[in-house]
Amino acid sequence: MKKFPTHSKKLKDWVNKMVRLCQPDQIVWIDGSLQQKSQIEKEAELAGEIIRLNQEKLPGCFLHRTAKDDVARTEHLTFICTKKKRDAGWTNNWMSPPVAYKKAKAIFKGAMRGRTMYVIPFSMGPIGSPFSKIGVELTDSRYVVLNMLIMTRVGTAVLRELEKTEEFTKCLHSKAQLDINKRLILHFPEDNTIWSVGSGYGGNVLLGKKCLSLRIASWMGRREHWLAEHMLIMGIEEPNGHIEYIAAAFPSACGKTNLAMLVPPQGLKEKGYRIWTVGDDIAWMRIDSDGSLWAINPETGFFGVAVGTNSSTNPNMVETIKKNTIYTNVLLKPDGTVWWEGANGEVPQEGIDWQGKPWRPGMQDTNGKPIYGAHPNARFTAPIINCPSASFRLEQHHGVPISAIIFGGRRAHLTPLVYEAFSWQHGVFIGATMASELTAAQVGKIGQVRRDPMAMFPFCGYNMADYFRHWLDMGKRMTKPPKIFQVNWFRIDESGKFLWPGFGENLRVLEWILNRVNNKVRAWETPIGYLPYPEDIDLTGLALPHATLEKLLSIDKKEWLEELKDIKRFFRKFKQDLPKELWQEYEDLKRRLEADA
Ligand code: GTP
Ligand code: SPV
Ligand code: MN
Repeated sequence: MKKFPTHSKKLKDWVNKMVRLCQPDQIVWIDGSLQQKSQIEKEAELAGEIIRLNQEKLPGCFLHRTAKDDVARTEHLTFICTKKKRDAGWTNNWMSPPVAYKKAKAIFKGAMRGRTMYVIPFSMGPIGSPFSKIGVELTDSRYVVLNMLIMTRVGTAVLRELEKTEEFTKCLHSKAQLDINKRLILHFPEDNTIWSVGSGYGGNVLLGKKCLSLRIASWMGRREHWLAEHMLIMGIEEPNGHIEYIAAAFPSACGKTNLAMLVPPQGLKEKGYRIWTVGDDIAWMRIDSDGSLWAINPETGFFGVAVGTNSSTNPNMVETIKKNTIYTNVLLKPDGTVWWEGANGEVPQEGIDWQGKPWRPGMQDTNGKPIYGAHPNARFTAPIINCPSASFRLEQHHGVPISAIIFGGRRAHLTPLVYEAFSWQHGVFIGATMASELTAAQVGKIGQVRRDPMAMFPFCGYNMADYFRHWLDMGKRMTKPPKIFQVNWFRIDESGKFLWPGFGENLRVLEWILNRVNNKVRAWETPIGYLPYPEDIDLTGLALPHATLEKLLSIDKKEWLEELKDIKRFFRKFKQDLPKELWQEYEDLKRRLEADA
């Protein structure tokens, strides 16, 4: 028997069992040291898994390319495996646990022959915080190890914590053959287990992220009365020095990262606003003894969308990714730096594209479609502490108090720039009926509108009807619940252009939201919720025609009545499981719209 650096029998037994299944040549325990990290970087470089970038211009930075058909989460290969199908609900793919284990075992069997199995003990949330959860990921991918070192708290200190209760999520990953036909992302919430095989793409393989922190954690949160959400967390320092924190749920590639670290536009900066970034993707939220909701970001890094990131859209991110960053599927320039569509500076005249092929601007494929230098879902992995706006409360073990929850989707029409829910229950209805156009972050038809409740459609680890019930219950448990809002940065005009400039300018909308939270501004009561009066949004320094703002804040009742039909179709899919409160909200909205017509 090999000697393992832990006293936990449960952990040792499990690792041994998985070793027998996967048959690696050797086992390496990740201790979190810089020395071990640079050793693994060297090995990954030698094996051609990563390319060391220009260390003068990009110190500590690497490039990785995935397989061509392994560039985004594969939701159709992602399963919730519960004893009862009902507990996964219709929004999830379901497999019974024995069938799922059997199918996956056939692929895992001997998959690590000739490879090293890395054992990564990690903590989601500060090590030792009562709000944190521990996982151990076994993987044969050095890329996974290097990413986990950025995204989570990893190493020996986690093992010591694990040994106290021996409670941890068992996460098994193998690249196997990186074959899309032998790829499965399986969640066993009843066994606190995740098995992922056949992929090397972030959301499929960094198992602390979507798999643990959302799918498994949402299941845990329901039992333990807390919320695991696909939300950014940010602090907005007001001119008087007070910091208000908000959490916002937008679907994948709909602007969480950008909002979380926005730079105030000149007009608002002069007033004294400043932004503090707590998280850009995941929020774990609990009710504290003061009766309000407190949030932590369980991660320590960003896994952000590269395309479109530049000094005008996101200057803080441009700073963040200058060092100790792993770039995935971007263009490699001749000087050993990187580029993507919408990056700073001029378009390079040559380079190596994300598939490793020579690239020049204007190239087309055989169908006449443009060949991009970077994949549209190209990403970077970077430590939060690199970010100039990183909050000083990142290690605070019980997080930050949340004053407002914001839901937002990518809607070309219908949804106004911002509105406020009448109540918590109405806010849950707004979240439950969110919809958004699909993006490059998931394999599927880009642009198609789908319902994406609370931006959790692909991430809720149990029956979504029960999830809505849980949200309603959480509202009842709080004496000071946050106010709930909906925003939409993506409304377009007749020529297809965005009506709202977005990015840093979004702070103007957040200012109105905080003024509502603090009862500093009136609002216009409409059938869908409270809307701002145009003059209550501070546009100082922004050349936005008044008519455009009016358009952004307009409600088309005919469109809304059409929307209601789709909401009804959606709600009906939950059958008798849908909380009746949501049907009540539906009826109330319909009545208000019809009365107003
Ligand atoms: P995930 O990491 O997939 O969860 O995405 P995210 O929600 O963090 O999205 P992100 O901030 O990376 O933005 C995705 C895309 O939306 C980028 O191409 C941005 O340029 C674009 N985007 C972000 N904010 C805005 C905005 O306010 N207006 C417009 N028009 N586009 C935006
Ligand atoms: C998302 O798709 O919402 C992401 C990227 O944040 S991934 O980690 O791949 O899920
Ligand atoms: Mn995300």
